[in-house]
Amino acid sequence: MSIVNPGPKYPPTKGEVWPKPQHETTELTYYTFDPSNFKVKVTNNTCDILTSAIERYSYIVRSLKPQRDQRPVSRTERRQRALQAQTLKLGVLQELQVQLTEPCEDYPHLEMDEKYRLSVSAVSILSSSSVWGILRGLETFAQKFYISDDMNELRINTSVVEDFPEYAHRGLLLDTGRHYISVPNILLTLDAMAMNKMNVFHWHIVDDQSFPYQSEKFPDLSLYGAYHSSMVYTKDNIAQIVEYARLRGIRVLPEFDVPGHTRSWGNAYPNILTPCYRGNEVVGLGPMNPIRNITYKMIRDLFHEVQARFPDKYLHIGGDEVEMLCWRSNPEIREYLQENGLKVEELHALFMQNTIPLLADGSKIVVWQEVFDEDVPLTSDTLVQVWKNDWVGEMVKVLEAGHRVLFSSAWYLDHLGAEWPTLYVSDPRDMVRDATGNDTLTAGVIGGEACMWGEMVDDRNVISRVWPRASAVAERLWSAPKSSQHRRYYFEMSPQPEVYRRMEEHVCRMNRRGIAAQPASGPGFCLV
Ligand code: CP6
Repeated sequence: MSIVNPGPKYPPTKGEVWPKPQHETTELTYYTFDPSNFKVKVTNNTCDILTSAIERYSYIVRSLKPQRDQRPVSRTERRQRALQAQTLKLGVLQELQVQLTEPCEDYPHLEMDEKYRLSVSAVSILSSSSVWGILRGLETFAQKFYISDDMNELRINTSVVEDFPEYAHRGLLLDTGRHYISVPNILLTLDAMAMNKMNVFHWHIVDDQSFPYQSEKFPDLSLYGAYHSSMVYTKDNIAQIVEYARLRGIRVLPEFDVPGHTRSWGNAYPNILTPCYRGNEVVGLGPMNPIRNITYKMIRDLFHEVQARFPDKYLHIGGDEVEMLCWRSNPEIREYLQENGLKVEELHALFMQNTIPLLADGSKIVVWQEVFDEDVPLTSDTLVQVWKNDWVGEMVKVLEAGHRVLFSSAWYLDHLGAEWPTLYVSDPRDMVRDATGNDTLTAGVIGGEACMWGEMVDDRNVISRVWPRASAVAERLWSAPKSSQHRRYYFEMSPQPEVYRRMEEHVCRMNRRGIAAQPASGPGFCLV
C-alpha cells in the first residue's frame, strides 16, 4: 500500500468541496464575506430541520477567521499570491436565498432525495425540492469559503454546483459494545458524518462484551450487562442522538445482533443462551438458544421496544459469526437436530425464520451476509450487508437473488493497514460491473458502510481513528467515480493528486469544526 505524497504543499484553504460534487463550475472571480452584512433568506417552505440547519451553518461560516502568519512573506509565497491576485473581486456577498420547493419531510429514509443546486454570486441561491437536499447544499456552501493567501479576508468564488449522491446508503458503523463511546463523542461523530454527507449511523449498540442499551422492559440487561452503571444509553440519550441525527439528515440504524455476539445478554438472562459443552462438562455460554420459546419471547418484546425508540423503518438484526460448534456440542440441541433431521447450519436458518416475523408490522431488516448464505427465505426489501472475503462473488450472488446490497468488506476502519487511499479506490459497483460485464445488476448495490469495530477504540481515540479515513468512503459513495479517477501507481490503484489536495483541506476543515481528524498523508499543518 502506498501513500503518495502529491509534492509541494498547497495553501491551507481553497474552498474545495469534499465529497466532490457531481457537477461544479467555478470562476476565477470571487466575493468577500462580511458576516455583519450577510443575510440568509428562506423562500417557499420551511420547518424545524431547515431553521436549525441555517443557524448551525451561519455559526460555522461566521467562525472562519483569517490568521495571519506574522513572519515576513517569503519569495515563493509572494509568487503564489501574485498568481492568486489574478482572480478578480466582484464585490461583497450579500445574501443566500434558500428555496425549498416542496414541503419538508420529517425523518430521513433510504429513498430520500438529496439533490440540490447552488449558485454563488452576490445574491446566491440554494434550491432543492427536498429539505435533505438543502442540508447537503448548505454543507457545500459552508465548505466553499476560503481564506485568501495573504490571510486577510474570507472569500467565496462565483460558481454553480449541481449535485446528488451516487449511492443512497452512505453509512458509518460504530460499535459501542466492545468499548463504551460517550454521548458527546457520538454527537461529534454525527457532526463529522454531516460534513461528509454521510446519511446512515449504523449503531452496533451491544455485543458479546457489554450491553449498554438501557431497556424499560428488561432493565436487568444493562444493569448486569453494561460495563459500568455510567456506561449506558438511556431512553433520553437515545432520543437525543436520534434527534441530533435527524436534524442533519442522518438515519440511525440500530443493530441488535442475534443469535451470535449475544454473550452480554446472558449476564441477566443466562437461560436464553446455549450452554456449550466439552464432553459432559459445560464450559461457557454461546449463541442464543434457538430451541427455547423464552428466547423468542424476549427477542419479540425487546425488538418492539427498540422499534418504538428508533423511528427508522429498518432494523439490523445481525446474524453474523454464529458459533455452530457450541450448538453442536449441546446435548439438548443435538437431540433436537436428530429428532427433526436437521443439520446444525439449518438451525441458524430456522432461528432467523422464527425471529423475522416477530418484528413490528411494516418493518424492514438488514442482515449480515451469513443469513443469505444459509438460505434463510428473505423478502426482497431485505438488505444484505457483505462484509467478508470473496466479496465480489458474494455481491453477485446476492444481487442475482434479487436482494439489494450494502458493501463493507473493503472498508474496515479497525484495520490499521487500511489507509485512506486504499479505502478510496474500492467501488462496489465497479467491482460488480468488472466481474459480470452486467450494467443493470449494479443498481442493486445501494451503498455501503465504513465499519469502526470497537475492540481497540474508546473515547480517547475513536474520532481520530475514524476520521479522515471514513471521509474516503464518504466521497466514494457520494461522488461519481469519474470525478475522481484513479491512476495506476506502481501496480497499485491510487487517487489523483487533486484528491490528496482536497483531502488535506478537508482534514483541516474538520479540525476547525472541532473534529480531531488525524493528518491525511504526511507532514503539513492546519490553522485551526
Ligand atoms: N464484530 C461483530 C466484529 C466483526 C463482525 N461482527 C468482524 C469480524 C472480523 C472482521 C471484521 C469484523 N468484530 N459483531 C462481523 C460482521 Cl475482519
